[in-house]
Amino acid sequence: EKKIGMTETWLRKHRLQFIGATRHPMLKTIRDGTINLASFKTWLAQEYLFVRAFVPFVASVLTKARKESDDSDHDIEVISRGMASLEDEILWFKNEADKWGISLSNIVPQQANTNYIGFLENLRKENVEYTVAITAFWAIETVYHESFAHCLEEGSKTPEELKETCARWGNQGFGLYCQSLQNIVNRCSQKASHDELKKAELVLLRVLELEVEFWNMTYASV
Ligand code: HMH
Repeated sequence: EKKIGMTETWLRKHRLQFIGATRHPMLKTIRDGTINLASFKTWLAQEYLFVRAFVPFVASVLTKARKESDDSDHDIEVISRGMASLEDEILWFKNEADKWGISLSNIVPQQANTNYIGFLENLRKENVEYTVAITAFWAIETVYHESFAHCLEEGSKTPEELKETCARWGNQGFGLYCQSLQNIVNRCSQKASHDELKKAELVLLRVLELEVEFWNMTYASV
């Protein structure tokens, strides 16, 4: 019999918050095809700033893995894959921005984005344990995977020009990568102190809030 992991326990306990982040009304407008393109453009521009701040965060997780993981070869492999795909993502954003006629050079971060980026900066600090940082990383990637996979499910009316965006995070390969991150969190959790686990759970909850606020920000930009 397989023991359930800490991540599953957390997701059961915080089911409503998870649904709130992955089934936001903004995502519903993508799914039903009523999305306002001004919202989409705001999202794209703010995402570009977010992802650029996400790269040094992921690099810090990599450093923590090297120092603290009990299976660092494996973890470094998984996290590096994430780093590589972020590099690709930044190029993709530039292309996509061109396509939609958005200039990426003068974007001002909105408050929700500033808050999220500040949260990532705090997690980069040396006193933040690997378990806590990798939990945030897993949560951030998983919320996007779940959100966008849902937009591609049968019966969705996602506009053709947004399908590629949804597929970036909603594809099965990205899902497997999220699963690898989840396995790392579960493994780390087994050895973590009570205090660390508490911090990791709070970080997960904060990610879910920040994701909702990020969607609220784009939704309100109409
Ligand atoms: C706001 N959350 C946000 N942006 C992203 N690119 C991801 C999660 C996943 O990488």
